[in-house]
Amino acid sequence: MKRILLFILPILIIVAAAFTVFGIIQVRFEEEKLIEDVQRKARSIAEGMELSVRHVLEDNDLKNANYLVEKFQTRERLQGCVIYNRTGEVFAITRRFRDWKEKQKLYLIDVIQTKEPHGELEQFKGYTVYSYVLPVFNEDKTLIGLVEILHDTSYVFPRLAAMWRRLSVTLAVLLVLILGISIFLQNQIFVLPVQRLTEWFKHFQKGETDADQPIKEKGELGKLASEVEQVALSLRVARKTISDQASQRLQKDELWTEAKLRDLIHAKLGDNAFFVISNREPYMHIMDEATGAVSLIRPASGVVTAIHPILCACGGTWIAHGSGNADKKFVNSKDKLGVPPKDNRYILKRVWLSKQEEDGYYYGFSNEGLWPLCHNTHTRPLFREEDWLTYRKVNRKFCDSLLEELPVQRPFIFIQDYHFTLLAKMIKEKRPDAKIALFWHIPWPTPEAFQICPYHKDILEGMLGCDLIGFHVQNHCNNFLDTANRLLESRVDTEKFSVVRSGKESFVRAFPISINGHTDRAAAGSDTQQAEKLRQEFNLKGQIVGLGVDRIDYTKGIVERILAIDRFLEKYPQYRKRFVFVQLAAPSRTHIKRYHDLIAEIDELAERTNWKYMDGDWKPLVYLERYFSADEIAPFYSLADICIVSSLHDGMNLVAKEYVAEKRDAGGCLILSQFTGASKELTDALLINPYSIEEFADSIRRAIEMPSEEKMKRMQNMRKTVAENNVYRWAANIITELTALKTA
Ligand code: ADQ
Repeated sequence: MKRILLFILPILIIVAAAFTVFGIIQVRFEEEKLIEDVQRKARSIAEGMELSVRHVLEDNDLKNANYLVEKFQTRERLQGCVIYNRTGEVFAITRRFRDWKEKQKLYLIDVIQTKEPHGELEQFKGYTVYSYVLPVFNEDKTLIGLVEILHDTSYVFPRLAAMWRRLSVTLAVLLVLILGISIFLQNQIFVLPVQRLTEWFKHFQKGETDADQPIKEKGELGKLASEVEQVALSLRVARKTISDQASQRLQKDELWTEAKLRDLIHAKLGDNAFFVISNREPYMHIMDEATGAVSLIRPASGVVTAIHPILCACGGTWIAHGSGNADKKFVNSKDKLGVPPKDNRYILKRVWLSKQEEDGYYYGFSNEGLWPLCHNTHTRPLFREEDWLTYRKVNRKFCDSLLEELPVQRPFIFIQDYHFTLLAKMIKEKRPDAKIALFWHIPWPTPEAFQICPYHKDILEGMLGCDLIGFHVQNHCNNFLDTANRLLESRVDTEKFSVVRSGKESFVRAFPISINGHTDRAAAGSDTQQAEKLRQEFNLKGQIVGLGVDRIDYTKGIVERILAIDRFLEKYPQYRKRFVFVQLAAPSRTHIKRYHDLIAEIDELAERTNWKYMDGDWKPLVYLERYFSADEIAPFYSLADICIVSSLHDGMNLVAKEYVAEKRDAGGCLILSQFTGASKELTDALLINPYSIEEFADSIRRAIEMPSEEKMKRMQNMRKTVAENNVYRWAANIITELTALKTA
């Protein structure tokens, strides 16, 4: 509309200007005509009176003179009449016009001298009259007096004003007509066809349009539309072919790869679109406030590590919170962008949250409430009503953002984690045909622990909107079924592993998450060289190197790890100056006090431990507190003789699997907390209880002193497990299960 107005505005201005000039000319012309008319009338009246005035002046007959001047006052539009003697003094004057005497009338002298009549518009006491003065002569042609006719002009100006009014109304009607016709024509010729084309595109995007609904546009737009139709046709054919070929390739039984997962998805989902929703986005645009330089980073998040390769394999749309400070600069008008940056494999749609929303939903309810609730780390969960309300609001916001994208054909929606417990129910209310899976990346607690949450019923109800709910390990599934059974009116089917509530069945399954197995990392060859560089950089020559890679989180047991290293060096002093532990630590959730305090606690502990043992240029801890890219982390894995994962409680822990996958020579040893999901699969790791500092310290010694054949055997077994159960298999299992479900 704005654009249409911009286009029409110059036309309106030109028409208005032309009309105004025309109006001025018209009014002037009319004014002249009216004044001429008055003149003519005044003159004819004066001439008509000339003879009578001559008689009364010759006879000095005041009585008849008064009769004469009063006789005219009843005449239409005549204001008055004055008879003067030869010197210009008033002889008789219309009574109503008595005050006229006071007016200074220089024109009388003119008429007496020139003996010529005189007519002019005259102002008097706020009104305008037309005065016509006629000299009166006797028979000898001697001037004996004057007669002045004062003619009313008051009707002239209202008439002109009325004319202006008429012209203005005509102009306004004209402008409205031009505007209306222009908008109508614009709509018919341009806007409506483009809207129809856009609608067609939208329907095509959502899979609602098929070959039986061709675009019917004509003209230039029609040509464009026809080109679009050809592209759409090719796409339709290509999709079908890919889907058929994929089904054939899937028959072969090999390790799960990106290509195989892609085949499975094409075969199982066909034309049905695939959507992922998570809080954390896979790519963040971060601007350095000081330099203004923008960098693209992959957040240190297990969820991102796991889901990214899947979407790379199968395409689709990933909806996530746009949390980078430069994120808004890199999206299109629909808040979307193609990623990875140079090889767009899928669409990332960013959802914007206000600071208040992020505080309440992410930092508050999700990470100060649900996160400690689900982890046994003795950190008290905090539940605030306003956080809960914001959490609900943000779930609704993500729901709306997703609904905008959903195609008509049954879509598949894959929700990630505890940030979106209410989402499935919200989606099902609008789109009961959608198939929804939720993967819970963290542990699920016992019913006793879960019911601490004041909103546990709403959360369970929200989650049971899903068709499939996945956890890392069977124990978490069992806890969930127990929770639904005890805290909600529902029926738990222990044979089918499902929960039925209000006639809707949700299946619960264990899907141990994994990594891509590093089978296709381009940088793999250079990792060993990079590792050597790191040895130089951190003074690690000849040292036994231990490694920890974590987000800084109290669940990861970083404090316990440093305490165990301290105890190890205390108990086994022969390893002083021979063992260095490198800790890569990415700060996270730093706005939460518990995390802020933890960063300070770890800093202080690392500092104290180094101070206690440092000797010459040797110190036991290299603490690198920052985010590292995957390519930066890989050489550290290569370098490390031991990797320590000491989580106090962890859904899975991908670092353990990344380390194993990176050890191509099958060297190295993994020390793994028994409280991680990974410990259920990586049974060849040295399993520890991180709370038992003594046992932990002994395990470090055991890892160092383990015979290399045993180390190699254990690592080979673990590598086989990770290679066979990689993230593609994880995704394939979930998609196979989801597409096979017979749900209402
Ligand atoms: P996290 O607890 O975030 O997520 P975790 O499994 O520990 O996940 O993986 C962390 C990821 O971040 C790894 O890929 C690691 O390489 C990376 N990372 C760690 N430190 C980093 C650093 N300093 N810089 C850059 N990257 C770093 C949740 C659950 C886990 C579960 C995952 C996946 O808490 O239990 O395994 O999801 O489901």
